[in-house]
Amino acid sequence: MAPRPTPADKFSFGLWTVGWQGRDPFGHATREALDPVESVHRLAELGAYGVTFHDDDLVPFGADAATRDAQIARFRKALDETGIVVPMVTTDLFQQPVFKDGGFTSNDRDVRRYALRKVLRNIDLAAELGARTFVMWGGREGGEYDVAKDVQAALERYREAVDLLCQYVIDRGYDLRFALEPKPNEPRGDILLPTVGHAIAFISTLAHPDRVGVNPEVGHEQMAGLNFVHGIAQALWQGKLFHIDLNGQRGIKFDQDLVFGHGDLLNAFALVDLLEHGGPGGGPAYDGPRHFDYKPSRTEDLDGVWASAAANMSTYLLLKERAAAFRADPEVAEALAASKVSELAVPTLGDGEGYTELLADTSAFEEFDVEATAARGFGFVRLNQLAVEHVLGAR
Ligand SMILES: [Mn+2]
Repeated sequence: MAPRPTPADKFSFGLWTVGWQGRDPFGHATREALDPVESVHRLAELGAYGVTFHDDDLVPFGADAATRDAQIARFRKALDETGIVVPMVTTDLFQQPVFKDGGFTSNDRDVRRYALRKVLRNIDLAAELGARTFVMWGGREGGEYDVAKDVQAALERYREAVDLLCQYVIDRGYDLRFALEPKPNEPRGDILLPTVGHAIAFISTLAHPDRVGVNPEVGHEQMAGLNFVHGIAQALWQGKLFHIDLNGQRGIKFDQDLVFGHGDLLNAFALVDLLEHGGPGGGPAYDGPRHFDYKPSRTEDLDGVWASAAANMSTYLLLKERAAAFRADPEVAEALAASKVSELAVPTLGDGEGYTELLADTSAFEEFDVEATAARGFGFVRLNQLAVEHVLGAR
């Protein structure tokens, strides 16, 4: 039996996820549009605690002020009725034709100024709704032709934009942090800040680096053939995991946005184990929203949409149970010790030791038994098989 989610699990969904109508580059929509108000109610019934949205998911692009105010008021009423919160808001600088060459990094300066104005307005709304994280996915920030984009200038403009937005949030006194969402490609041939590592390196150049972290998405890293768990571990290690997008992806291909766990299940298990038990004291390493950024497959009808939304949460909770069982298993503890997993936490140098002491330590080199050590196996396969058996419910 799959466990039932509750708001304490902190599951959140983008309005654009369940609201996706199945339109893709090769086919028309297969489902009707969902009213955001209905999505809030349905997600609350399923046990979610939060909803997120791009500005244009909630209020149609170009709507007049009266329409905008009315739509926000309806949405707020649904939040009040259900207790659903808005932990994160994000910006849409990719759908409208004006952003075809990007928002913050368009070659056209007027587009860049317009993009900043659009985002500043969206930040006011995010703060008004109590969001703590503002995600920026630069899906159109990039290009197809190397000669058509000065990448160094584009990064300079990207930095200029993020610095301005940080200054605005600081001056307004908003309790809001930014999270950059990396993706290697799609819709652009190549997107700027393509991986978690690129984004973290970029953040170190900002005027307010403490205000900016990352929002990694499972499928986005896996599209580049990268190990998502490694990316998340580095983001945690650098204090940069401000938000997370959970979904599923099967290898290096287009962005599938499958249900969480419906791609690389073992990597999803290791991810949940890391998020839930990877902290310094063996507790949660991440306490933010468990946010699903998936798309209900185009083959599904509306019943299938809600079933897939529930599937994300039950898969997460099942993996959380399996990870707890894995951690509690004495045989796993023994295998972890045999594999010296915790020995990696021991500093390579002793207390107060420097290279002088290391050079004087004959046991480290002159007397070190290279052959005997090289001959010893680490037992990683046995350890991984124990994980597989726990995932499969055989233990
Ligand atoms: Mn995606």
